[in-house]
Amino acid sequence: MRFFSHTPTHLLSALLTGLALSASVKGDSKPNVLLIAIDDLNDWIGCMDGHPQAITPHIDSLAARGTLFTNAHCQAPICGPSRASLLSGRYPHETGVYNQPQGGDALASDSALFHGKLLPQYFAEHGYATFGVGKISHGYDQSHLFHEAGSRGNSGPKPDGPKAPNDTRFRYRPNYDLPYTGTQTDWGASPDRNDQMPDHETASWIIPHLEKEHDKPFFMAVGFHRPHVPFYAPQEWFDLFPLDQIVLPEIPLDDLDDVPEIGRRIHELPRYPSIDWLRANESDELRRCVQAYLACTAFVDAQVGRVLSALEQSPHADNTIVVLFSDHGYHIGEKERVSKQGLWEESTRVPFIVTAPDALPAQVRHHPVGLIDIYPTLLDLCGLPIRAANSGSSLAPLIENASVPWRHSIITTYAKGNHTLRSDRYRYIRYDDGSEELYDHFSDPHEWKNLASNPELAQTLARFRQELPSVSAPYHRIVGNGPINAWFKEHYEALGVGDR
Ligand SMILES: [Ca+2]
Ligand SMILES: [Ca+2]
Repeated sequence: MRFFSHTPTHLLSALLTGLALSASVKGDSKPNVLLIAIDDLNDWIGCMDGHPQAITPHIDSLAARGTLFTNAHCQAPICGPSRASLLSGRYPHETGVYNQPQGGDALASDSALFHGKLLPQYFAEHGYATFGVGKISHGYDQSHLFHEAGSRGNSGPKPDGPKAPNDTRFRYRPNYDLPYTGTQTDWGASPDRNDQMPDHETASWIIPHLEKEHDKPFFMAVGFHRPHVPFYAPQEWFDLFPLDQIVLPEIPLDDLDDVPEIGRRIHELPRYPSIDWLRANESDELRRCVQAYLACTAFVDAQVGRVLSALEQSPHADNTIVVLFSDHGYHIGEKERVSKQGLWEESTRVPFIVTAPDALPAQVRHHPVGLIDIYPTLLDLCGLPIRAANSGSSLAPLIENASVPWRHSIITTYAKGNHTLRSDRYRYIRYDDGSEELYDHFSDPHEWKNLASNPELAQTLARFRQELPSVSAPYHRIVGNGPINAWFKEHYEALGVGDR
């Protein structure tokens, strides 16, 4: 199956640019797949220019070899539902998986929701050998997803013993102004060595599988935990970002003044540190937080580099599709929060890179795409049968031709009935109570000025309203034991919107 072979024009241009198409696919064998998932990575990577000090040479190098989607968005701004969506090919409003699932086997428990096999299982069904290690799903048992599964890993070892109150290397138990402590928000230089980090073990597990010959085409999924909290990484990564040189994000003092009440309330839980703390823009605390996120990102980039280097030196280098993505973004102070779980750009926008053996290198696409597109894209690129249940679209035509007709906007959903739609120019948000936000990225890339009440944009608003889903699936078993779900039940009901 040769993805680009039906396009003589593109084939010609590829040959003219010196792309070695003949080296890409061996005979009729199907291409392999290497899926690299990163947890909570926003656009603070070199090729996306989200922070001027980001150091991510390996991810940048991957982008230079493939197609970088600069306007890519998660379908849910939190781990579990985002991963359930991309692995099932279904939107959260179709499945009702809006928050962290409660565990169990996703297919056995929820096959009706997901309409059949999850992504790796579909590949297994069509002749692939499947391997998975690290964080791939969240809330569901992932051991059944692959023929061979390594450890899911975790956030890594915690620093030994309590630190002295004046030890500023770590920030234990920040000044929450809300009683939420479910995710430890801490940062600092720990552990001592890279090989003490579970992400290092994750890379080490997959590398020998990449290096050896396989009887079948393979589907390998590698999931890294960093830069998910706690922001721990060895000292060498912090040394790359001297504290006194850290560039802080801009945080206008009045940014939330034009956000609807429900917008502020639905987001109020996960912002973790106190508003006063965040507003002290020059404080060492925020500076250390930014430093630690950059350090963790540089660390995880190095682990990505180890995996990609193994692939490049393997027999599979020219016959493997690589997809790298983050499950959602992250605010580091913007909109008064250090967290995910928002419907704004920092929460929804993700790094998303696809390299295909026959595609041109160093391509950039600004079209609105989503992680929902991963499943149909990989089936298309590998020549597997189309799966009717997939709600996303194959990116293959868009990789091939930037002028192909494309969707107007991509949707992200946080809790039932709260949606945001992102087009090439605008972000539209509609909450469950009907409140709206509208931002023009051409003039306002930070989403500071809500234009939803601007009469000149009535037609723009009308178009977005038409693109909202007409129905939303009921909540699916979201009230689990975790603190986030408990909070959800208590506080979201208190908002008086939606039903359960
Ligand atoms: Ca995540
Ligand atoms: Ca604002």
